[in-house]
Amino acid sequence: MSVMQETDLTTLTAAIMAGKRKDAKRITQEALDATLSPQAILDALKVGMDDVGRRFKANEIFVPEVLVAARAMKTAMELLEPVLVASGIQPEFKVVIGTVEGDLHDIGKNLVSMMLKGANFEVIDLGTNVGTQAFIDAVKESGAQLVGLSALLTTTMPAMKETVEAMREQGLDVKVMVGGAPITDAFATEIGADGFSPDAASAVDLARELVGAAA
Ligand code: B1M
Repeated sequence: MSVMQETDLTTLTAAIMAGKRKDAKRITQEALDATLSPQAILDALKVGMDDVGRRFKANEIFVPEVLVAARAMKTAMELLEPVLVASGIQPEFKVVIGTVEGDLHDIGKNLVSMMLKGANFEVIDLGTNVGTQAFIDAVKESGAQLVGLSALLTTTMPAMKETVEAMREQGLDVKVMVGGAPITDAFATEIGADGFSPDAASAVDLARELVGAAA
């Protein structure tokens, strides 16, 4: 059997795009065994997730396909992460994310989290029903550059506003992005958020833009 080359990593990208978890795991292990560069392996995974994001945005695929792709990405990352850490390649940006106080919806927020992880952000996911102070504490503890707030209920939109206002009052040096079914661009502007995105793929583009990361 021939030793794996970096050019063979297109098969890893394809496995992510197709959401093939076992293939993604096997190819990642083969690439590590062949001592391919961890950065090249990570790049191949990211290209796959970027394509998934693009097709999701274009309504060519839907939530279930994104979830299986994200699961394949997660499986590959479990093998790759220790090698990345050992070689000093770590996510450049951190994001604190959560669903605001009073709101228990997390399917969309989880999707955003997974896509951000796929784009090599370190994600500190606080879960649901997250109070303002918990967001503030997490930003201070982690030094995150970005906060993502999700809300699915019209009744919890005021909690999103309060959280943004409190972070501004405390002078936290952090960008804030918001999303969720009832949220609009106009609402984001009104409450002083730095950006709104309508779906998980756009959330990755917005996150990159807000932290000044190259796409
Ligand atoms: Co609820 N619920 N729910 N619910 N629920 C809605 C939101 C509702 C629209 C249904 C309806 O009446 N038609 C309605 C809200 C009405 C309103 O506010 N105007 C509603 C209600 C009323 C309620 C309860 C009050 C019902 C009750 O108990 N009487 C209750 C509230 C509980 C609470 O939160 N305190 C409740 C409970 C629940 C369940 C627990 C049963 C369950 C949640 C399970 C879970 O999340 N673990 C649930 C569900 C599943 C829904 C619907 C059916 C689906 C939501 C969903 O997951 N969509 C929803 C109706 C609907 O939307 N069709 C509904 C799929 C998901 C992928 O999309 O979350 O929009 P979404 O996320 C998208 C984008 O919005 C965006 O990206 C995601 C992916 O593209 N996005 C972000 C989301 N967050 C983002 C953050 C970003 C960027 C983008 O940056 C940070």
